[in-house]
Amino acid sequence: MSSIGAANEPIATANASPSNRRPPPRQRWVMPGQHPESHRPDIDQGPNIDQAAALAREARLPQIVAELLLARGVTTPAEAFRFLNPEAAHLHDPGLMLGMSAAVERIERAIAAREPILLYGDYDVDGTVAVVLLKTAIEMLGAPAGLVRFHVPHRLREGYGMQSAVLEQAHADGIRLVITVDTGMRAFEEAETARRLGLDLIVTDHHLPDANDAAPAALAILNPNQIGCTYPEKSLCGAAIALKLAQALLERHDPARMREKILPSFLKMAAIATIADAVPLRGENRTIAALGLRELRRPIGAGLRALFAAVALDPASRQLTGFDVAFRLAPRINAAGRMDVASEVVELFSTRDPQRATEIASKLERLNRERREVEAAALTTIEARLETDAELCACRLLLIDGDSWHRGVIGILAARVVERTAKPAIVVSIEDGPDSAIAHGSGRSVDGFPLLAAIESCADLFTRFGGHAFAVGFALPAASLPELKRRLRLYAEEHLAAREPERLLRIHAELPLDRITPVLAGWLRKLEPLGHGNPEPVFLARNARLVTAPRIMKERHLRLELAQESLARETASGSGGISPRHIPTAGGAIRAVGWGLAGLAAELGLAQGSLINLAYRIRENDHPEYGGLEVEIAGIEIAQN
Ligand SMILES: [Mn+2]
Repeated sequence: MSSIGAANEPIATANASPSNRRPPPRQRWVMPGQHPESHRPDIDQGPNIDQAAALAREARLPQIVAELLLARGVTTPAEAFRFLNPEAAHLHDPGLMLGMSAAVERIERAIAAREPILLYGDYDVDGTVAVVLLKTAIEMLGAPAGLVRFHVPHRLREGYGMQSAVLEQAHADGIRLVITVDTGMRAFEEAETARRLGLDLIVTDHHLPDANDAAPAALAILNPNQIGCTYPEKSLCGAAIALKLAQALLERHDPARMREKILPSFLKMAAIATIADAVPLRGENRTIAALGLRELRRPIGAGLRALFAAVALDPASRQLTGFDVAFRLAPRINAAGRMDVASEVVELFSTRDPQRATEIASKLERLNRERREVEAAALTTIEARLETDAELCACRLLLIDGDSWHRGVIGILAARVVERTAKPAIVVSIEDGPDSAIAHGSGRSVDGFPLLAAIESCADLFTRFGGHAFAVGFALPAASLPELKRRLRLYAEEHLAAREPERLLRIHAELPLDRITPVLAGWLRKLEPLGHGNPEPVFLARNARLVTAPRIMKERHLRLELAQESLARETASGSGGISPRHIPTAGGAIRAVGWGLAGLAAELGLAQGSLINLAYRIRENDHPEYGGLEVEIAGIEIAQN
């Protein structure tokens, strides 16, 4: 099943670019139970409708909700209840994490002896929030102001990870204990430096150990992914691990106060980091995100309040969603590390001074605007090159380089190129180095093409590289760039030869339009917070009829009035040739909005009476006049009947 349609990333709608001449990549619909690499639904395992029916009956859920829960790995009524009703009791005991008691004991000793402590963080939301949580917890335990210091690396000058020079300076400044957050799992050399200097090191990190499962030499390591750790939740973000450590420290001190007062306020921050760091929102991550978002409704600290004001969000009037955090709050917090230094983020969330908080929040707002401008300017250059450079466009993997593109945005640029072309893309910025020019690259990939493997095949060219399967970063001498391009082209030709660039749209369940009701919308709200690992459901309605001609809004957007037609085709045996009878359903039409899809309507020749298959998401429009349930179009194809 395929058609051309809207990008499936919400960000693409938010930042829709002006239409250009290049046709959008083909959209392919992946049906529930179908493997994305398979083009034959018949050989895939379809959704288990019987199992969903049983779960629906036993857990008293609508069938469609049971189908969605099954797709999230929820199989029993008890699990379903837990998923739909997150509560603090679902949080795991921090003591289950390997290394916890050693870490707690050492930190308590440092507080008692007034030993200066250094928190070594990272420059993104996860890394800065982790610093805030641990700093707050240790100070609550009686550490006097100034005892807990922190270092958040400068993205451009230092890059990701620990640096021995920082440890040496810390030692000279009288630090005796270093605690990493969101980093350190592969800091073997730096751990040696710490040992040599006589610094005690506690590593708290969620990143995977290296291929040999080696661990740096540290006093304690908190990482559910390290060998021997049986902690049940393996995909916590860095800030959530800091939360578990804070929880363990404070529970020994005053368990009642911890549970009733402190934990709820810590969960707010941990929820923001959990959503921003794109860990799957299931299991304990879902508990953290759901409880934290709920807590954000209540009166909050100066920093969060200032940040909400800066982005015009009022959590008291409307329950915050995962979307609000991922697309409104997180980009502002990340802008600090992308465009400048992230240490002010720590100050924003630690200060009690509303005026200082407002100052920092407006600075983040300004940096985020700057980030957008820098990104837009580079994107215009990239778009122009994609329009005119035929040789580049013929490549299956795009490597686009430019002089001195801002390194804080090259990863975002690569993601934008993937959105527009449906090809794996690497954006490279060439800068003057101390001796010769250096090329810094950041890449993003498409389903089914692990970009890290492609990069690893060129490992000898890099001075530094790393990342996840679908997002990589690297640096190399600019002189080696032609060789990198040559090898990546060969690699892509070999590994992507059989693939046509296409955007996959995952359909999560079939839902005829006449089954969209306020009650169902209420159930679907219980799936919040949505995000990675718990995506907003995309439904498929077959045979929807346009009851009026399509309407174009602002020359770009599409609006349809649709009615569901039921098809009477329950013929016992294959009686080909009988045309199905169309039975118009009772009830009114539903409004469907397609952002940026005006061109699609023309291309498909949509007119009043057209019969279409519609991929859609359910929306609640709170407009006073047009309010009510409507659907947002994710894709359209002409129904074959
Ligand atoms: Mn992280």
